[in-house]
Amino acid sequence: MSFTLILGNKAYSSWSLRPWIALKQAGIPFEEKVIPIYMDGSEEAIRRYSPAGKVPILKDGDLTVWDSLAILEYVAEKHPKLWPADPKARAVARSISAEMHSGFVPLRKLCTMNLRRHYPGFELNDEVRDNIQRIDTIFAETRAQYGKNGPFLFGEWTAADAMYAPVVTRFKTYDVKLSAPSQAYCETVLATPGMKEWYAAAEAEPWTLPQYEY
Ligand SMILES: N[C@@H](CCC(=O)N[C@@H](CS)C(=O)NCC(=O)O)C(=O)O
Repeated sequence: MSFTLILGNKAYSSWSLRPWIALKQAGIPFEEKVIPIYMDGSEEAIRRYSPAGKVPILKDGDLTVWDSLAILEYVAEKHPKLWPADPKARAVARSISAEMHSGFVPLRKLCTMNLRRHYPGFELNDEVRDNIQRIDTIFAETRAQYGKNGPFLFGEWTAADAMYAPVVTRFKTYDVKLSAPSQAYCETVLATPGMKEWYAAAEAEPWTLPQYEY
């Protein structure tokens, strides 16, 4: 039985990007269905797949898994390479993924994901700058300590890269300046075939949501 991902708009749905890019970059096959969010009928359409009423959702036969991090954990049970092999590196990967999942609210609120826009000179506030500083440190320290065997946070592509992929797009959209190692990491992620495919699909989408446009 193959996986099916139910996703929101590719231009805006940061949570949807995580499992999609995780599987795509890891070469794990899946089918997908996009449901445009925050429009007439969106809620009913999403609830047909999950009573939680949020995307992303993973279907695996009669199993439904909702929430981006839960999806990554479920897929990793069948594809363990989604997390680093070393237990200590794996614990760090899970820690930074959880930190992303439950944190950085000021950044997520002010700098909503929008792949079709570029806002040079966008005015940030102190809380957002603190979030950016912390993420910059995470990228630079993780790359330095665990990233010797490849270009990603833990060398090879892992779920941790997928968890941070939406924030990488935010840094591009809002023209955020990072330290050199973090900037290089972001450019690597943006240059992956998966990210290019997701950006192209976002560009081609017909829906525009005013609440995500500045
Ligand atoms: N914690 C959830 C959050 C999911 C979430 O908030 N998804 C948004 C789209 S990015 C959504 O489904 N919004 C539709 C709605 O609330 O009606 C996850 O990680 O999957």
